[in-house]
Amino acid sequence: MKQEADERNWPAADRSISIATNPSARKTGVNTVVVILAMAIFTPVLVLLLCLVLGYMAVRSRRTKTAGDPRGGQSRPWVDEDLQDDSEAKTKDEEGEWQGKHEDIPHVPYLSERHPEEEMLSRAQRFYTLMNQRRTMRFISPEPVPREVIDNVIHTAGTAPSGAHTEPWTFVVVSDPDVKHRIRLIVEEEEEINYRQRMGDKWVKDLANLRTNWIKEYLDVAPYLILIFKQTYGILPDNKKRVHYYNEISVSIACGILLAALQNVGLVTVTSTPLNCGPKLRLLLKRPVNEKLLMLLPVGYPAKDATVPDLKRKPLHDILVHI
Ligand code: IYR
Repeated sequence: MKQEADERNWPAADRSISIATNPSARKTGVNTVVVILAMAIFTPVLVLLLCLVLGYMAVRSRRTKTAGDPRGGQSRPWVDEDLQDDSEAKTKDEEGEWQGKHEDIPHVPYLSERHPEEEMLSRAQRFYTLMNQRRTMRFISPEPVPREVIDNVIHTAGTAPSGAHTEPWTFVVVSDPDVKHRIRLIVEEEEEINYRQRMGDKWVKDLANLRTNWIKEYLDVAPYLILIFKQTYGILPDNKKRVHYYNEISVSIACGILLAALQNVGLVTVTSTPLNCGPKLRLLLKRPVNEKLLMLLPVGYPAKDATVPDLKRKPLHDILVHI
């Protein structure tokens, strides 16, 4: 104790004399040197070991993820969670009563028009020429379009085939400028996050040639916005639910027919699938919970100064296989 107290009072140089002369102080000094030496030798070894363990863990976790994912662990940012179609898987366990017995539908003769072969060919070629002129158009004129034309093209879209003839679609046509603007605000807010964060560099680069971004002026400008909802199940007048088999495929076919019908009357659109906007747009348009937004089509005449990227289509022999 005394020595300790003395050491505290001595100047540093004197203390070193004390270590040199005092055996217990010398022992403490030797211990310190041993500890410092051991640390100098083992710290890099420990750091190396730690790096190896962390590296091994990282590789293992990556391998586990990849093994469980047939796409090799790649993320798929374009998959909209809201659209995940679990409706058919869920139907068995889900709450609520499902439709049971069905009415009998009579079968009637099929009436069709048969054309001579030459005319068939000429019709096929003319329809190809018409459809080949279809282009995705982001520059839409504000000029008004007759509402009856829109009603008719939607009538045509509703002729699409559907699983068990459930017709699982709802077409919401918006022409009110205020509602169109609210739709634009929702879409632009989400699309900015999509482009900046969710889509990732590769996707954004893949779109560079199309000169798209999150600013969607056409949502204000186009005279009509057609929002196509898929009904994941049906709700019957007696509140029973009805299974909508293959609802997404059915509604997608209806959208294809709608695109053809629009092209047929000289109107343009852009087939937009606003990622992550579905729930907010559904609420804005007061659609029921069984409906999910599949596509949003701004519709109108092309703007006078409209341009399109000079894209080429694959030749027939690249898309056709005869067996
Ligand atoms: N939905 C975005 C991004 C986009 C994605 C694809 I795939 C396109 O072919 C074009 C755009 C948008 O509308 O800008």
